[in-house]
Amino acid sequence: MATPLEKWVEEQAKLTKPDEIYWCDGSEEEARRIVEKGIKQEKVGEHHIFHELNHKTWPNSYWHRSHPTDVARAEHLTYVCYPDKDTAGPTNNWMDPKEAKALLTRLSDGCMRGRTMYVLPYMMGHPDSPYAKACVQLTDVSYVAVSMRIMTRVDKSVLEKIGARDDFVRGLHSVGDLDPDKRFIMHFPDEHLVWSIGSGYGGNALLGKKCFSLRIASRLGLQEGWLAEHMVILGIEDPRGNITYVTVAMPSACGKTNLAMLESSLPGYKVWTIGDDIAWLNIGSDGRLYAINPETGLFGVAPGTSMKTNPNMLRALKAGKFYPTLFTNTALDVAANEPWWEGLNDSNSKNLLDWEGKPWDKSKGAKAAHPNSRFTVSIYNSPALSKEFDNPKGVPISAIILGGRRTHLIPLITEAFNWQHGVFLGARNSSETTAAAVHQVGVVRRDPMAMLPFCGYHMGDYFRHWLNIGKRLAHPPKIFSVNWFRVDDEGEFIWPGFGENIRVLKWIVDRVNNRVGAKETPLGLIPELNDLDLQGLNIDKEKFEKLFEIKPSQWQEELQEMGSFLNQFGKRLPLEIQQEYKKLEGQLK
Ligand code: OXD
Ligand code: MN
Repeated sequence: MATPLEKWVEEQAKLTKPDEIYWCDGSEEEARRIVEKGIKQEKVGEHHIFHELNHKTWPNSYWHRSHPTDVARAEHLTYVCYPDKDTAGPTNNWMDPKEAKALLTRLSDGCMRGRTMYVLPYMMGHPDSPYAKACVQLTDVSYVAVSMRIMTRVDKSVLEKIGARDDFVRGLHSVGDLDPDKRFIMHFPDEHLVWSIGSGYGGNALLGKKCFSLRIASRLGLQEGWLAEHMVILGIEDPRGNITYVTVAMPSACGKTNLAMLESSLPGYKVWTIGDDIAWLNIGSDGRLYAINPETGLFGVAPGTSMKTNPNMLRALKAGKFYPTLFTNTALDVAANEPWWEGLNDSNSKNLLDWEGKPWDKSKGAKAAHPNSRFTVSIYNSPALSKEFDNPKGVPISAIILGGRRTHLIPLITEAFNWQHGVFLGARNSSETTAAAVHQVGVVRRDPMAMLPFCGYHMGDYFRHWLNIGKRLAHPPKIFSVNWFRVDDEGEFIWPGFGENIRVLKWIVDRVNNRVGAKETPLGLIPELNDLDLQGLNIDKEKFEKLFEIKPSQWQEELQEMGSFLNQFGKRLPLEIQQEYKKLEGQLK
């Protein structure tokens, strides 16, 4: 008799009508075969899916160009589907599940004709972890199949794990005809199902990532008592050899990957990477919060990544240990047959193809690499990978750091007074938008816990869930807010950022270990001048004060915007958050 999985695959094949169905085993040999097919046969529009790069300088690397209309997450086409709209809340697009399925069924009828349906069994999380989830994605694109091998644990043993069970996570993906008008990324949290059509871009197509591990997992977390968060996980080793584990939430393209792989500028300090995008946080039997990274790969923004800004990333990209490494929508240096992007090096190569495959003409002012061009590389290629990465239990978290990109108002670092105040810092988090999603770049948007595009249910309930988790923790992490992006009167960044961010992490480590005091302000606790290690930096007392300046007159507009954002959650906004808002408003009068 057919298992629920076999039955499900058969039903999807009946609808999508692929020429063949191929069950992936996750091996390297298989990935090489799929890449080969993408080089020689399969196409996106007019060009082949993969182009082999110079393996002497960039081992096991391939260049991929997506369809030019398909280069970022499509938040306006992303829906969560519950029978009632209220469960989705005011910050999500909502569709009734029946209506959504009728629409998707119509669009998916025959969408895989002439193509192969890849069946990908994979785990999010280490297979021995009690927090891991068994999943299966179907896709008709080799680029997606190979990317999933990098980003998740694709392995045929997952099929045994699923066996006759019906509770595996399902993902159905097809690029369809890439028509933006027929593009939808639909989530059915009650059925653990993601159905995505019309896009091959990572965040829309690698369904284990944002779709399952954040949108659906956040809903599962609410039901099961844990948190699925848009967070980096890292270990900070101090000169005593002690490692303090922290998580950091930041909106897309604010430097999470750089932070996760930071090369410390302070002697004796070292950062160990566990994750650069997603953290699943569970309460351990000792009353501490434990984090696992459900992914195994890094899907980072290429422009700006260099030996100067993120040397560990460059080393990972050139390691070539785990097959393969992909570059998507970067430029191509034709003579060297190497990937290229703005900020990579000072090469004055005239011979570039831009991300659309056209000869690049610098004088026209356009970027050669798309601002959201990406690399996809195994985390096992990272020289700074934590030895705890594969620990099924995860790592105990001492601090949660929340951040955004704000050129004004928000101090370099503030510590919350307590868990409730920390949840408020998260709720009022905001950032200037970037190219990671399709929208206007550079406008301030509220982005609570950096989860605005990823929280799969009503955000008022999400804040309540955070408050409840805090009550259940005997030893809650301290919560901090950071902002590397504050500018001076000339519009120049005051803080040097990148490797120097270790100085802020050091203060956090000192705080959680009760080694230093702090100064109270209306926004929270900030460092005393002498407690933030500024040695060797060009930051005097005046600049330091600028990094922490709070001018009540400048905060009035911010308070108003924050208030109207929070008000949209109506009765579901927890009283505690309202109280924190009132307190802040009172103090900034
Ligand atoms: C990502 C994103 O790709 O947040 O991680 O957009
Ligand atoms: Mn992200």
